[in-house]
Amino acid sequence: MSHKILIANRGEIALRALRACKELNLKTVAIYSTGDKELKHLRLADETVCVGPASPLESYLNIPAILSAGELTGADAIYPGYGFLAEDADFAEKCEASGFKFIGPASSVIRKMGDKITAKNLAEKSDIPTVPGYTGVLPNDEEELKNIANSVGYPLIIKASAGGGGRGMKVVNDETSLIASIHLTKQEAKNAFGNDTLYFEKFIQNPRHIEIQIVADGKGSTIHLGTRDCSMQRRHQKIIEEAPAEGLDKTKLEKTLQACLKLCKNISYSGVGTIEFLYKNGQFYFIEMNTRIQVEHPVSEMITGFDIVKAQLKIGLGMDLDLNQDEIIFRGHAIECRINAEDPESFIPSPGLIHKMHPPGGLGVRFDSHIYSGYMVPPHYDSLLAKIITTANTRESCIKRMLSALDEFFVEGIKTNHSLHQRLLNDQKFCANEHNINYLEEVFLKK
Ligand code: MV4
Repeated sequence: MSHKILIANRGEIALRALRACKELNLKTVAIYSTGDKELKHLRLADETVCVGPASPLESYLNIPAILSAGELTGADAIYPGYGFLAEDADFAEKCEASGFKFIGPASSVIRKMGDKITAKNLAEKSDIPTVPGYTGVLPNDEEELKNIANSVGYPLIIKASAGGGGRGMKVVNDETSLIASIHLTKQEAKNAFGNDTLYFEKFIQNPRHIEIQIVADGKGSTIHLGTRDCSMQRRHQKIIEEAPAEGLDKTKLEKTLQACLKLCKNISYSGVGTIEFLYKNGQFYFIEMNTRIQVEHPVSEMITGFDIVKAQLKIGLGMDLDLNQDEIIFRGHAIECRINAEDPESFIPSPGLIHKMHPPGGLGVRFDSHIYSGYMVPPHYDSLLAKIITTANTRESCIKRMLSALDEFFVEGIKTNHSLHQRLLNDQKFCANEHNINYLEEVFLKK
């Protein structure tokens, strides 16, 4: 029996998914918007369906149009990728209700993890270390609020339970701005998410951002693919990621990995997922769980040889995977540089015609990208053009290999952040692995 997968995404991840489908002999349906007719994966898909105009709301976020495309083509399953509808519990529910398999965890699990207080409580129940704070119902009384804040301690961070990924947060340094900050965050949360539930956490200053990749087959087997360090970021957009995260406390790491597997078992997780942490002074602090494939998944693939997207498809379709932690062998180091169509200094997006481009290659170089000479980068979407991933025995040799790959790579016609990567890979703090989530914005870019 041959399955047909509708790929509900665009760009590099749609191409990545299409390649995995081909390896599994799955038929593919590629959807696209009128602004995306030149996408590379459309030429490789078995069928293509235009789901609407270039505006994301009318195409890649248009649930009825996507479900119609699935019905029209007789697709069995929908692959969401990242962004767009990937963590929309209502979409997952509607896929199932319309008779499509949603390639991801159950909609109820997506919903739970989308609520950050629920997610944090679930993490704690599985012995995952969390940030000290307050997740109870907040009183209206100002004195009571101040008492709760005092018990958490300053500086603290107010977070919206419906937020995540950097949206709906405010740092409070002392009591003088507490009440105003609560009101402001509440209003912002109500406007952005239609849910004004807040919680408090102690604010962790200058931590690293570490995440753990898990894979659960939905039949009781759960494995991890180790850690990634995603600390090099600007405005919650990661720029460089690597695997494994180096220099972590071994004992704490082993405990945290086991607790992550426990969480997956406790919630009967099915699919791939990422558990995100802040890491400071040898301590892990859970912040959230992502129930989707992530942009940076290739670095985990490169150090394990495990195909995460293929696993997602097999799990989602109910195929046997035989996950076994013993068979995951970690080898070497991998780094990913995200090449964006943007000015390397102002970060202003730079869509337009790529009149010429040349991908990097050679031993230990992977190039995940949908771009080609003659491709017109549309202005309507995320500026990610390509991911260059290098793999080598050590972090140091991996950085060298990346510098060499960057030297080979060129794009003509539009601006990219290529030169920012070259500067970062030569940076003393980055090379010494001494950066943190604030380094790029607060130190490097201010030099
Ligand atoms: C924090 C924090 C410091 N202390 N929580 C931002 C995104 C969301 N996932 C959680 N975030 C943060 N939560 C406490 N208690 C700092 C951040 C944060 C951050 C985290 C990961 C990666 C980049 C970040 C950039 C700014 C702030």
